[in-house]
Amino acid sequence: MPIQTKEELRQVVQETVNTTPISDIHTHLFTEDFGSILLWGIDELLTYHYLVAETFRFHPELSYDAFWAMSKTEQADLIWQTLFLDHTPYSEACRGVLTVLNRLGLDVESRDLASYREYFKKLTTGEYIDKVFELSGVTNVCMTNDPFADAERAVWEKGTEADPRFHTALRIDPLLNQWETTWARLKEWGYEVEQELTETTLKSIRSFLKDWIERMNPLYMAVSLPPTFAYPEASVRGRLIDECILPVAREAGIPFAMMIGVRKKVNPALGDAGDSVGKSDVSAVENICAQNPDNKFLCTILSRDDQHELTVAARKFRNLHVFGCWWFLNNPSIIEEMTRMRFELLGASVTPQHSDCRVLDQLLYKWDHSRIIIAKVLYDKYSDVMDTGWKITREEIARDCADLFGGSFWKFLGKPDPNASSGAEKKYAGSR
Ligand code: RAT
Ligand code: ZN
Repeated sequence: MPIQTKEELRQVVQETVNTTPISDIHTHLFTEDFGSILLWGIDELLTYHYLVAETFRFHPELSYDAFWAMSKTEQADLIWQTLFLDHTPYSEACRGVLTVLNRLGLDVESRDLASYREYFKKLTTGEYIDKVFELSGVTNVCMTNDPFADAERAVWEKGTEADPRFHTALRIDPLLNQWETTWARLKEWGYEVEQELTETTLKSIRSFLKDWIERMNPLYMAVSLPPTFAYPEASVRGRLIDECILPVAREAGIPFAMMIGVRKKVNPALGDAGDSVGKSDVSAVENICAQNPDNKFLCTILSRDDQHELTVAARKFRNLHVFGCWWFLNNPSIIEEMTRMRFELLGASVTPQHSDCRVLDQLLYKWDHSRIIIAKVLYDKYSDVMDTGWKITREEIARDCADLFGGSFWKFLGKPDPNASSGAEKKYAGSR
């Protein structure tokens, strides 16, 4: 039975968006097996690097060294005092903390940091993972797995038990962005490489990638790239992409995910918060897609200025799948304009959002906040269609939402959607 009125449409869209299970295709979360590499709890939420950057703006007197010398609890205390008590916490990252507390049923009005800390002390990691997945409506996430991160590599080498809620992604930034130092690490790990890209070196790099693909079974291989990323390019990176990444990705049947536009360490004293953004050249994305039609590419781009061009590029190349409102774009005003434009140009053949969570609890706010916007934009689009006399059914809305919250991504990968097998919508606790 088609939807009859705009009021009914609004309700159905809202309900469907709120109950469609989510595959979150890019996060920095980990399974319980990774121990302290998986961040969760109030002090991790408060010391999220987005909030660290905001705090320094209000403390011209505070030296970076003094801040980094503080314990995590002291840093969290300072951030709470500065951003939540001395000012009103309406920045998106601050609001996120409040949404999390609220969704956990904690008393936001009390502003009682000590009681929030008490709440988390009583939980175990395993219990809390279950709780957050249940409350957030996210059923599975993709991790960011970096073999160059020592602590993480140690877990992989020891052997880790898979958790079906967590998929892997092989992240290779040091390989493509710092070959001048990375080659020595590969050598140390037993690969026959030298700095010069000889045939033997290239073959060994391919072996390195294949070994990690075998170990991790990743959904994709990913890299973050500077705004100057060009393709094709007669550079070390250009050769590594052409002679190692693309053939290995093709053989493994996985996409190469390009996250373009990061200017690393613009202010190194800020640590993770010290990276910035720059305008990129989207023709590099078009070229790589055009010249490698047998490869698949995922892409997200950091500058707001590049969004329209990237969306148009996706219309030209079906081996390109655009995803997410990345990092500095993950703010309601920008999510809304990007989502509108993408729906208008790409329909449901896009993954409008990923969470980029670094702290487990953030699944609760990043998705709540994005769902509100996606529902709003979807309502407008369906409403325009209804104005022509076209009728829409609940089932069609459910189908579209399933695509937007992961289905399109899984189809692009050519892999079964874990949420499709469960059949009907999954209801989950909590209210919005
Ligand atoms: O959004 C972030 O937290 C950034 O620091 C990065 O991790 C970024 O998302 C990335 O994956 O490089
Ligand atoms: Zn990320």
